[in-house]
Amino acid sequence: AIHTGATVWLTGLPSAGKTTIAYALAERLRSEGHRVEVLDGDEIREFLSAGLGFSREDRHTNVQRIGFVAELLASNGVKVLVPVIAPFADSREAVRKRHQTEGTAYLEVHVATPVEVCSERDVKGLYAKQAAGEIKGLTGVDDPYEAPADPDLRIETHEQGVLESATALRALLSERGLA
Ligand code: GGZ
Repeated sequence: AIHTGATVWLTGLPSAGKTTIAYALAERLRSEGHRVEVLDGDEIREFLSAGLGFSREDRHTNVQRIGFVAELLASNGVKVLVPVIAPFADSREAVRKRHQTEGTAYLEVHVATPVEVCSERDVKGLYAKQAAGEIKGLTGVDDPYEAPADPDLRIETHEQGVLESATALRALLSERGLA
């Protein structure tokens, strides 16, 4: 339904393709008349999470803040797409629980690009910086990434293109009666 809100969290490694897929889906949903918001990790970190770093605690706080805002929007009929790493299973579970408590739809999507492919793409040059010793604590390299055990959808971006991935996500929303 056009006014059914939902949060779709796209979790995965840096350069996995989370943001690209989210914006492709956003465009498609908007063209169909849905209200859509994308809560992008690096944008959020400039405003809502300004001052937070990449320790386990800060990442958890970041994810809880984003989850809180996502739920507010989703409970008001917005399709909220969240391309944010969210490396820790317990942080993601807390966000899921909050949605459950409020009776708001929540879907977890694992953008499951292998780290070798991500570091090859290296959109922001983070893997190169880590390799050069300029940064430490890069998710999937020298910082943990706890892959979802049972996501609503797993997207293998090394096997399909952005549009195919967005189409798979669009189909999932239909299946669940959300769009
Ligand atoms: C992971 C990092 C790191 C480290 C900076 N580890 O693609 P980007 O580069 O510009 O946006 C990414 C953003 C990740 O923030 P999230 O809010 O998605 O992460 S989390 O859920 O863990 O809070 C990435 C950049 O920050 N970045 N250093 N060490 N990503």
